[in-house]
Amino acid sequence: MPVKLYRCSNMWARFRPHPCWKVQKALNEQNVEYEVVKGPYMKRSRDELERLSGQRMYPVIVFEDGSVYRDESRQMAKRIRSGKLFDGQGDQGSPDVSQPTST
Ligand SMILES: N[C@@H](CCC(=O)N[C@@H](CS)C(=O)NCC(=O)O)C(=O)O
Repeated sequence: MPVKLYRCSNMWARFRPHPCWKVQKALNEQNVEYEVVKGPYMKRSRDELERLSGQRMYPVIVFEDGSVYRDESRQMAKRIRSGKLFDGQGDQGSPDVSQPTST
C-alpha cells in the first residue's frame, strides 16, 4: 500500500523551492509509491490537516500504519533521497507529528 502525500493543490508548481513539489519530486526519484491527497489552498480551511498532523502546513506524509511525518520540506526530501523514509516511519506515531524545524 502506498504512502499518502498530503499536499497543497498547486499541482502546476513544479519548481525546486516549492515545498510540496520538493517532496513529491524526491518520492518520484526514489520510486516510492504514493497517493496524492490534495488539500485546500487556504490555511483556515485545513482543519483536517491539523487534526491529522497537529499543524496546518503541507506537505505531510502519512504511512500505511497511520503514523504521520512532517518536517521542513528540504529535510523530508533529504530523508526520502537517503532511502530512510520508512525508518521509524512517522517517528511520533499518530496523531502526533514531527514538528517542523526552524529554517
Ligand atoms: N518552510 C516550510 C514551508 C511549507 C509551505 O509553505 N507549504 C505550503 C504548501 S506548498 C503551505 O502550506 N502554505 C500555506 C501558507 O503558507 O499559508 C517547508 O519547507 O516545509
